[in-house]
Amino acid sequence: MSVTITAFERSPDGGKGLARDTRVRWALEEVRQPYEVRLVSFRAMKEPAHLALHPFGQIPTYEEGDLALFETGAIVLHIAERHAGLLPRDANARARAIAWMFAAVNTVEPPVLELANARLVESDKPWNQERLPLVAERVRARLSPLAVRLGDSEWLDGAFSAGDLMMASVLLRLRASGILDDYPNLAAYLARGEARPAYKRAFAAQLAVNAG
Ligand SMILES: N[C@@H](CCC(=O)N[C@@H](CS)C(=O)NCC(=O)O)C(=O)O
Repeated sequence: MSVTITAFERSPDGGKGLARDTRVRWALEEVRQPYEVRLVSFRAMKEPAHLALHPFGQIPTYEEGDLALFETGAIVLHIAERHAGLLPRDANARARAIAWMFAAVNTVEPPVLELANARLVESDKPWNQERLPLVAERVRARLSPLAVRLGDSEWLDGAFSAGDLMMASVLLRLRASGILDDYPNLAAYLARGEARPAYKRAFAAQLAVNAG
């Protein structure tokens, strides 16, 4: 059954992998599933047709037959459950990989987003210089234990999984801040993710939209 996702018509980052359709594209590329992309403008995202797919008027969405999904965690989990390659067969290992997906979006992503907002959206506020170190500290409070847990391992729990895909996607948003330089094993982990052929295809496809 054919898959259609939505993505920004014009991504604020110019298609450099920061918009969240990247992680959905990446998952589809990992499991070798073809997909179509419907590009939406910021205005169209808030109109009834898109709101019927995504109650918060955001991207990405995922349509497959009569299934419509929003939330990248749910979309990537759906893809990983339907196709081999992103979740281990062993039931316990599978449950742990799913736990890492939740850890990525629920524990690590919130302070990462806060930092991105503090750096980009709130930079002109008079209180920004005071707030930035506090927000950066909250990011470090997540990165330090993550770095300890990863240690010298290639991936978070055995073979590459949807948990790694989601975690690397979240860490990507930190690169511009320079904070990852203090966590060499996490920087190397992210680089391993980006070196995967499936990630490269996803990145190139997103960039092509914005270059066009
Ligand atoms: N938790 C959601 C977040 C989705 C999200 O924030 N999407 C951004 C693009 S990366 C968006 O559509 N921003 C525009 C807006 O919120 O109006 C997910 O993981 O799918």
